[in-house]
Amino acid sequence: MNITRGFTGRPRTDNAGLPPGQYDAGDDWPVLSAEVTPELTAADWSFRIDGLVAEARTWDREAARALPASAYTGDIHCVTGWSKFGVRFGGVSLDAFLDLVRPHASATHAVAYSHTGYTTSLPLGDLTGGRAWIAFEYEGRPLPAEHGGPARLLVPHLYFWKSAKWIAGLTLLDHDEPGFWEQNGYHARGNPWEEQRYSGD
Ligand SMILES: Nc1nc2c(c(=O)[nH]1)N[C@H]1C(S)=C(S)[C@@H](COP(=O)(O)O)O[C@H]1N2
Ligand SMILES: [Mo]
Repeated sequence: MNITRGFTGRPRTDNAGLPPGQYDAGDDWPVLSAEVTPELTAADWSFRIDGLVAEARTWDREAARALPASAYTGDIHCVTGWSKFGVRFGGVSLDAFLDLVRPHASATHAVAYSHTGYTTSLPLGDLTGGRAWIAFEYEGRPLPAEHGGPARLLVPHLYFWKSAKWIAGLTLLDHDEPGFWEQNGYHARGNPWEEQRYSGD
């Protein structure tokens, strides 16, 4: 007898647990890049936070990795429709970086920018509270270059275009300044549970 299955009348092989309009990509991890994968070594990588902060700072790889390690295990959702369940990233919580630069009370948004020039904009509140990371590892191994290695931004509760690969920095602002996809019609916040795909959603 299968009592739990009778509860919804459907087996658990459907898209239960996925945001609306998403499908499970399974073991596939598509590469989606607007630019060519840069030749960026761990030694060349750096991460900076500036703008509306008490003290702008830049970390190299060693300084960033000296901050407390923090991992994410959960799902990721691309606006093109694929989601991945239960993936594991290792890195450092963005809270650890933000605590050191001390954002001004007037800071409400951030532009994340990559070493390649890619940009994406986010409400600052989506980058705090243990919900965003600088990720160096995927499933216990260095993040592959095509997926943003040596380091990418990881904001898994928003559509994945917000998770800038080859992350170079954040500039904190008192207004929303649309990034690459946001200028091309995508949503300012991008919450997959509310299907905030395009700017009118
Ligand atoms: N620098 C950079 N970061 C990026 C992108 C990009 O084109 N360039 N694409 C975004 C989009 S649309 C998605 S879905 C994810 C894809 O990450 P992946 O290639 O590791 O799957 O990266 C996001 N971050
Ligand atoms: Mo995407």
